[in-house]
Amino acid sequence: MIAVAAKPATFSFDPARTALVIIDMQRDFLEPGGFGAALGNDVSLLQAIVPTVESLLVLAREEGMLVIHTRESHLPDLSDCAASKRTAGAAGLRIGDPGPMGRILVRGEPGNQIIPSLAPIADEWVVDKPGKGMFYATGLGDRLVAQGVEYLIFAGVTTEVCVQTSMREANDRGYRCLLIEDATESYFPAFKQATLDMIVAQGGIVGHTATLAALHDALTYDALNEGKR
Ligand code: TIU
Repeated sequence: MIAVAAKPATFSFDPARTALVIIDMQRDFLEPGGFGAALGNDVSLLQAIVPTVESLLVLAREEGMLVIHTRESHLPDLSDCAASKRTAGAAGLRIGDPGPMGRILVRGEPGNQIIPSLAPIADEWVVDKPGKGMFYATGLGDRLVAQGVEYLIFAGVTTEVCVQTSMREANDRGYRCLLIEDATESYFPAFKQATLDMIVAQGGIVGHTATLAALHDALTYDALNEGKR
């Protein structure tokens, strides 16, 4: 087991039974002209975490961990988009409307792709999700059970929306969850901080949080030899 210095207490996990989940690092949320910008947000805030998420992805690949990438996306006919979601936002800037990167939040469009520096590679899972949570209407739950996964390490955007919803869904399903604090971001810094705080409150009511450095140190420390692996 690997022991990470985390909040509210040490997070212990077995990398062989762990998946890294990178939530929605898509052009639609990180670049001008996508869904995030259509909602009136400053997307540059989210771009700041890209190098950290890249390092986390490299670390997980080096450890041979399962990597899961999610994309918030809808079918071109929007049959999987709830009316409450379809009609939100300003007319002309809603899900399915044409934008500079193609139809907003529609599967297969340029804006819906994961940013190039975090692109999935062979054997990594790509999960298209019509909701905020990664379990809702995706079939991911059955796949994780079949794979024997017990621990989930989370990164991605946005902290209080799709990341937190996915983490809460996972918590209800019995997964032990760790959110990497500097590998997640929100359009609203106060919401990010509040989310980190509420996850670890009450003895870790939703899960644990830690920095990438703490995860890296834990994975590279050899307890037997009291040094780096
Ligand atoms: N608007 C916002 O903060 N987030 C989303 O709509 N989706 C995700 O968080 N991926």
